[in-house]
Amino acid sequence: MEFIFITLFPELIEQACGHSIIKRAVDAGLLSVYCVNPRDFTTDKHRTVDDTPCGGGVGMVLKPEPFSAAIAVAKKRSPQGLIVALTPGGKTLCQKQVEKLAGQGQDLIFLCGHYEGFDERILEQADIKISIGDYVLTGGELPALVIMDAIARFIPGVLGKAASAEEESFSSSLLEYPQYTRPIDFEGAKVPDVLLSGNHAAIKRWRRKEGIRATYCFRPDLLAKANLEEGDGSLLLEIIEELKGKQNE
Ligand code: 4FL
Repeated sequence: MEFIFITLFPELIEQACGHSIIKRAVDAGLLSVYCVNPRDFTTDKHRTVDDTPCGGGVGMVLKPEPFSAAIAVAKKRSPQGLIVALTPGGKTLCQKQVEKLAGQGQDLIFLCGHYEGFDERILEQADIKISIGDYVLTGGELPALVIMDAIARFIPGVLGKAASAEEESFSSSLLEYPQYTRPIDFEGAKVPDVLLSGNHAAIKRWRRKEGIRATYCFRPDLLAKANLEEGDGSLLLEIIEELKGKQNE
């Protein structure tokens, strides 16, 4: 799978891909990263990529010609590539969408804007528009890297065997249970006894319960659409009783 970034700041992408798991995946040929810089397609002396907004107002708008030329190059390299525009006006990214894009295995062509917005005629060339959340950034590079990172985890071989099973965590729509490692006593804060008990059934139950507790306390919105199992209802009732007890302390 190839990720093509249409960006005025290719160094940002190259730097981000030069570490850890993504670097290893690139070196192993499991995925590839390619940048196209719209500035290389400008024809004026100052290599201008933006201009003032038609109709007036503050700020600048990214000119269509350099971006259109960059899209043409990206499309020539990957005719089947899906053009993804990063914009606060896009659909908010979620794990389901990540899994869908990963499953399609289609190359992705990320359209990254900077400072101000794209000319609408460039946005019209995008197959999909994605936002990574309701906030404004200085550019689309970080959102594009976020999407690539989330997809890369699903490409076979990118994660170790042990880690890939962990995929279930978000798919079940529950938050992770708390994890501990040694020391057993860290500055007076102890690892829960059950995790040291060797009782696998008890540990499994505790983890499920704590995953439900974390979700109930911090992301109740996730609980509504979680893949709950037999027995989860009584764990939740226990949690609610415990929380009531704490309130009355
Ligand atoms: C893109 C923010 C996607 C959130 C500025 C330029 C953005 C963004 N998701 N802000 N692009």
